[in-house]
Amino acid sequence: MKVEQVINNLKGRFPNEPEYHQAVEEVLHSIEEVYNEHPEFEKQNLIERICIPERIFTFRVTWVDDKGNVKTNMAYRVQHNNAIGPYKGGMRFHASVCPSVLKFLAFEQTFKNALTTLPMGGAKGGSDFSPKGKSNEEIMRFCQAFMLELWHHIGPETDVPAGDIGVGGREVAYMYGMYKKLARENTGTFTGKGLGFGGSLIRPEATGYGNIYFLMNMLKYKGITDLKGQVVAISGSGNVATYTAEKVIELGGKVVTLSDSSGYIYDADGIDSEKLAYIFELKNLYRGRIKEYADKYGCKYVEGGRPWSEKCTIALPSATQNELNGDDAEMLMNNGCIAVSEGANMPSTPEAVEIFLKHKILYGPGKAANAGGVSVSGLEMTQNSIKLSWTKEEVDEKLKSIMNSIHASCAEYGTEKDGFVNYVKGANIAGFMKVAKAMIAQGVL
Ligand code: NDP
Ligand code: 2IT
Repeated sequence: MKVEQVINNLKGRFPNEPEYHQAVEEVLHSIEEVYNEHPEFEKQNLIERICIPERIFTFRVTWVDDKGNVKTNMAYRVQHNNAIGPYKGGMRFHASVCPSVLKFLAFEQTFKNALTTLPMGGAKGGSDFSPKGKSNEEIMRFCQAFMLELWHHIGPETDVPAGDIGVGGREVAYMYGMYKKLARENTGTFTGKGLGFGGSLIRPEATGYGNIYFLMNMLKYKGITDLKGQVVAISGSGNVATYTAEKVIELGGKVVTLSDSSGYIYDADGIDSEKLAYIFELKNLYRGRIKEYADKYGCKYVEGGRPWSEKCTIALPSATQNELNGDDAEMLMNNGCIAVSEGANMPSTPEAVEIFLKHKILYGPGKAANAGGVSVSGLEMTQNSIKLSWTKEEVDEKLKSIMNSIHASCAEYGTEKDGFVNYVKGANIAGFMKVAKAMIAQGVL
């Protein structure tokens, strides 16, 4: 396999899909050497089979807004790979959703899920529907119309969706409700459900908490065992960002930034638990903007900016893809940042990643660092199958042990001669090898 050849071929066959090309290119560079040590992979053209999604559903969703206008949106479900288990991955509702974005996410999800130790394949779905400014009733009608089309193609042993950007507990509940009505079964074909109808404790917290458990594993390598004295910059203020902040504060770290698509706040005194409680209220109850935090507490707000120019020792990008570029990475390095751990999927551009690796900082790529969310989704599936609920402590313990094991896999495949752990390489090779071996064992499909 020659990476350039494979990439050029994919670009030719699937033009205008830059996010998809970017995600594939990163993985292929990491695995090239190992792949070429396995002639059986090349013989079965495994590389194309692992890069190209097995199936993509594309459909129109028609719904009626509060004023009686009939609206249409495009929607998709990318079933990327089911070699190691049922398709599994979130749904994203955001104006930027398109095949390229969902193909990159489904591709990443496949390797992330392989790292979790649980039997889950990779998928992603969503719509260019933007929940911003929509009423609760509009959200419900949209979710129901979306499910009316998709329900045929998902199921507890087939494909299990969950949340992502713009899809939280409310949206999952509306989609799951409609799914149940149509499929006439109650086996939990969604994760991130409400606690009263099959949801798991710790699922809302899992991505953020998991990222910090992964970060603590990385820091241990440097002899750092808590977050006291660490200054932490977080981007985003949604599900992942807020629970990340909660865990950082619990472990004694100082959170100085949060953001949304309009701008970021910088609180030099640190966001404490009381101020964070206000953010949960602001975001979950009123779906407000992060600027309102600055208005309330009188701290700095930068319209349209991103937090990476602020001085911090740890950066946790937790909003969206390509939100941290080469210039941002340089600023972080100049300001003494020692660790970057990704809550979001592919938040750092290839230029930024190159800078982190050149400086040999602790850099946890999304598919390892943010795997806690889908891991607890896997645990939710298990609880649904055995029709039992585990306690908060039990789920949290299992989450910790999964994050430890993901870290160990990264270290196993990513440790270089001088002892530096290249987590990008480690995560990509560990995830890839698991999926590749399962595909080879199951024959040419
Ligand atoms: P939410 O919808 O809860 O929050 C998203 C946050 O990111 C909001 O603050 C939003 O601001 C901001 N944001 C979204 N798009 C952009 C953009 N284009 N530019 C700037 N800011 C943006 O989503 P999640 O917290 O669930 O997801 C955040 C990231 O984490 C995503 O990359 C997702 O794929 C990833 N992830 C999520 C998991 C989960 O379990 N939820 C699991 C693993 C990864 P605004 O409100 O202004 O749009
Ligand atoms: O990117 C992700 O891992 C998620 N959005 C969570 C997927 C899931 O199935 O819980």
